[in-house]
Amino acid sequence: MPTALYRLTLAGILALTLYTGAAQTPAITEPPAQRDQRMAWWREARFGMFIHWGLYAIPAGEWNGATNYGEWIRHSAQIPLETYDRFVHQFNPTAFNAEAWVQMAKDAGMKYIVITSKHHDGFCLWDSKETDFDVASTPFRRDILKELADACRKIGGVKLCFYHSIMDWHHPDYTLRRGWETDRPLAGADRARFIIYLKKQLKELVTNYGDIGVLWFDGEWEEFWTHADGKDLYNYVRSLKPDIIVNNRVDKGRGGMAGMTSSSEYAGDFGTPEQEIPETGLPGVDWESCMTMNDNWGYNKNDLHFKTSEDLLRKLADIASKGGNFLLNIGPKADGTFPQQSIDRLRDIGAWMRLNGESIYGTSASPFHHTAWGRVTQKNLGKTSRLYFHVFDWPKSGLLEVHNLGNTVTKAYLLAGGQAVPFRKKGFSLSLQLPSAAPDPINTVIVVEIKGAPEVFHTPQIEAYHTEFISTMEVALSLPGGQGKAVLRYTTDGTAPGPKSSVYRGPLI
Ligand code: FHN
Repeated sequence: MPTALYRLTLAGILALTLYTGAAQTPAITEPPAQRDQRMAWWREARFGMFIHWGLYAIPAGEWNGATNYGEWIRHSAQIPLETYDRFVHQFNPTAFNAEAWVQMAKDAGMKYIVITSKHHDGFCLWDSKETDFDVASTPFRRDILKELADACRKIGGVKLCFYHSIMDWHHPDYTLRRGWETDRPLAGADRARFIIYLKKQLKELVTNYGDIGVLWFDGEWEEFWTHADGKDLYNYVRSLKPDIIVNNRVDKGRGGMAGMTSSSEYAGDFGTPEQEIPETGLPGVDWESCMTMNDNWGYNKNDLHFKTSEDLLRKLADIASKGGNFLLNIGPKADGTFPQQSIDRLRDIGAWMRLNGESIYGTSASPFHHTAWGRVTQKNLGKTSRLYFHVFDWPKSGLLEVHNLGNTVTKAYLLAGGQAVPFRKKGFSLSLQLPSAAPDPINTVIVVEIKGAPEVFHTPQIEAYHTEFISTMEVALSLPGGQGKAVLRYTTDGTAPGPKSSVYRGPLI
């Protein structure tokens, strides 16, 4: 029997519209419009500064000759509590200048700061009424979080947020001990009392330091913490400050370092991928990738493995092109200054953001599934939209081509400087005539203004289980990224499909 190979001709006639997936439903019910209003500043911000600072900056990653520690040093180097507590008497960051920190964040284009009010070691960077294991007990004495709050208010444009660890290696009522800890008996430990302590401290943080934007919880993964605790704590902090935003590490729904919430029954307003960027965006889902500049969150004087400014800038564009926020970390030194390598990178990023910030702030995910030359972000302006083409790889031909774009293009220009970019639109294909050399070799942004919301057409994929068949074969059609409201039409006689061709309703023989 001769084998016959039938050629299936398909053209996806498809108007892909962005749909809103299930937002991460908080523990408490909230009308979508109210949630959108609460999340608005954070979605607009897109870019923030993470700060991991505390007693661990004193050993600076070094202990008993080993040099690869970070903020986990008490655990990783198995430092007994009374030894670690001695750092309290050494903490004296006399070079700390809150206004300089806030100004550096602002100059880098960052719209919020998330600083460790308390990391896993339990040390508090503010003057807490609930414990003496805090900055008031150090030679420095000053309330660091208060000075940062005052600086944010004075400088403006940067919201103060707190990272707060649920896991606590210091408080006796945290009813878990590190396996190696033999010097800290559990006798008398009272779990309920710890949760009261946790809530009292959070009340101090949320009510005494001004307009706090986000509570960034962490350390939720140990069995000490339960889903019921997570929902309760989410509701508690929202009751203290209804417009506060809370990450998904308040509860137990985070899926590991990929960071997304596994199901809407878990509390938390945004997903928290850590040291990674999701493969694609997730329409309608709020998420933020947090990353270190080198390999440590806390200061490690020997860790010189810093990401380049180019890498960080392209990560910023990649994350924004998938609809996420970028939380980039600084690990300040024990004297209160930022490492010079971090200052240098903040300066480079700020220079780019001053010219191109519009292509990041308030943008949403690319309407294209993949653009080999770079990334795309978009902004809907009502009757028109702006597509921001972040060009990493400048075409040698000087011609940048984009296919499958259904919209009328009204204008194209370089975002930095506004120089017009000649273009030609033929059918769904757009050709941009670029300058011979990339104005910014790291990421040159071209603005393409279009009528209406983006309409991007995708060629469906034909999935067949065999490449050869005798009499019949089943074939399925699919669209990259899902079919949504798409209508697929096809022909099987080799002619080009058109608006009157058969509508695809499922696998066909
Ligand atoms: O254990 C922490 C770690 O020290 C750091 O704070 C990161 C930053 O998100 N979070 C945890 C590790 O996933």
